[in-house]
Amino acid sequence: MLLNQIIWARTTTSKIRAHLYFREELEIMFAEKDRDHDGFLSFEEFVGLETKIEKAFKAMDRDGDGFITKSEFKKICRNLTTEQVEAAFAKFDKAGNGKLNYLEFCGMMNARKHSASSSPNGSATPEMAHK
Ligand SMILES: [Ca+2]
Ligand SMILES: [Ca+2]
Repeated sequence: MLLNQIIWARTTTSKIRAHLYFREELEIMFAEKDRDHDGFLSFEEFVGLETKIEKAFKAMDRDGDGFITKSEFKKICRNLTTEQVEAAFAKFDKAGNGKLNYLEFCGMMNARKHSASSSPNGSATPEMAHK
């Protein structure tokens, strides 16, 4: 009886360990695939295609240095005033260097996605200009 209990306890812990290990693996895989860091896997991310945010980032980053400056930003979002661009950068330029890296850009785009459902106006996040 005691032996059975020990065996049961051991198999259970190894099952839990395997489960935790599997979870960890999944989380790593998920983090790698979730390239726009919104906590969801889109179809593009799942199959490894370029995501909308990656496309937008590339389109905005004219000189391809991996950062979006305020002037690059204004070239795409022509409907924004200088104040709105300043406000957006103040909010999402975490490094405070006056330009957005890819991660900061994702933060902006994801905030925009979330705010679209909750507050249609009152946010500093920009609408992308149509071509
Ligand atoms: Ca994602
Ligand atoms: Ca740039």
